[in-house]
Amino acid sequence: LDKILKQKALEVEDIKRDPSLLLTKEGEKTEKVTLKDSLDLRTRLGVIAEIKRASPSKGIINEGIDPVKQARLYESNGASAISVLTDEQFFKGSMEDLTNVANAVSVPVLCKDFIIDGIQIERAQKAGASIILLIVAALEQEALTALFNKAKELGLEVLVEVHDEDELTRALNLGAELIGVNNRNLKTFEVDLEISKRLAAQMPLNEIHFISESGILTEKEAKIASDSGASGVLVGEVLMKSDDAGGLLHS
Ligand code: IGP
Repeated sequence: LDKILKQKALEVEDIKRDPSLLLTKEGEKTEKVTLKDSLDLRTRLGVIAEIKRASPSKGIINEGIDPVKQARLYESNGASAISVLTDEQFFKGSMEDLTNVANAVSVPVLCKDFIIDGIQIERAQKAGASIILLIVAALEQEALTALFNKAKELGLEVLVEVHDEDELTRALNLGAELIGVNNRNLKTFEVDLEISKRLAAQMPLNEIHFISESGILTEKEAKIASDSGASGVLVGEVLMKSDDAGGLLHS
């Protein structure tokens, strides 16, 4: 995580120096339902299905994928939202992937990146995202609050990601309505679904939606998440690798 955050700081400096980097291609402004509404109305466990070409923990996952085709497959098989990894260096994604996906689907699209500066939020919105991720572990409370408020002012939804009790307290103090528990420790890459279960027990589940993130591979893990009180799961790797992502989404 520290290495990625150092790289992000350089990226932000680059954008500030050359504002044309803010955007390569503009997203069309299509009205999308909110993730919150779709989770409120859901009849089964929600799925945020992810476009993830590679990752620091797994290396190349599916680098050559057509993100638009994959996102349409996710949408037509009931995904509540599509997450697009936009980090280039470590995840081989791009803002262009996000724009292409956002223009092709009507479900909300999450910009999955390591956001440390407001300019990245503007860029995400211009590209067509309607949800951004804020990782509590990456931010001091003051910066977290400022970024959260900025996203809200721009009309974006915010998925606030936590990994332990301390971070959960910080997310709740912020007034987060969508809380993601990352089952993967971003420092050691270790995955443990118990973390979702443990933290869910400390959440006001009637007031917020909780999403269990990472390491959901089969129905078994999805059931553990659902039994812990999750409204949804965030699934990447297994969908990117499967020849039958549609079937997996239905199961
Ligand atoms: C998806 P998985 O294990 O299904 O591929 O995980 C998603 O949870 C993961 O990509 C993720 C992530 C993040 C990546 C969750 N939080 C923060 C980068 C940054």
